Amino acid sequence: IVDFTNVPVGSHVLGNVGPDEPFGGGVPGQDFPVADPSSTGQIIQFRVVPALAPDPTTPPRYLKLPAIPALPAASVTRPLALLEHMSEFFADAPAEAMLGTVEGDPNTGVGTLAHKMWSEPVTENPAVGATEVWEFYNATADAHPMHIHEIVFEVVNRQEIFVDEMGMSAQVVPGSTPVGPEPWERGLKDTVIAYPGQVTRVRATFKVPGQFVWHCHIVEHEDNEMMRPFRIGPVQPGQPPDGTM
Ligand SMILES: [Cu+2]
Repeated sequence: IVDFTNVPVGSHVLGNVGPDEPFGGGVPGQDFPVADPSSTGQIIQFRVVPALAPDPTTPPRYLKLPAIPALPAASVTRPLALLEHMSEFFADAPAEAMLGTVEGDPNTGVGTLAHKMWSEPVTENPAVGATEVWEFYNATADAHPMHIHEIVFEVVNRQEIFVDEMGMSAQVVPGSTPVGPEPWERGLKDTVIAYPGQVTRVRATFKVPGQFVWHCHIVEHEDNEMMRPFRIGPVQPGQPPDGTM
């Protein structure tokens, strides 16, 4: 809901204050230079015109929204890996962003990160009706907007992690404090930014049986191996069996 009440009549430009390079978190203009305001810094122009009729909508600050019921406690915590495959030919050049699994629990020790290709069998298979915490361990240098199909989730928290130099293992920094969701992340979400050097935790109830996907929402990443199938419940008739998607 966008409130245009006090916006002057005229043309306005929705700007992009992200960087002209992969986003890794931080404050625009402070941690990185903002996008070029004459080109990449412009997203869309919109025009505010004089009101043609009385506006009956309720300004956002007066809205009384129903409370969001809390999700049940999770029965499964699923550590997942966000990975970068480096080029074999060029120094310091990422060739591919990938998703994968984690062996071991990085909350209590070192977890080993293993990439999985799109075509490999499903590794995330919540039971129908199960509530799970999914942990995105970001071992890459960039932030990734992680999207899970079919469900909505709560952002639980984020926490600092150690990643080894090769990006093959991760561990939650012992003694570090989890940081709760940002003010704009308090509702139910379907996408969350997983920052580099952190684990980002979300909680969801998986109600509808079927086969879906989870992926980074940067198109160059999702189309370059940063997408994986997952399944809720057993294989359904007509679904691609494991390993043939
Ligand atoms: Cu990404």
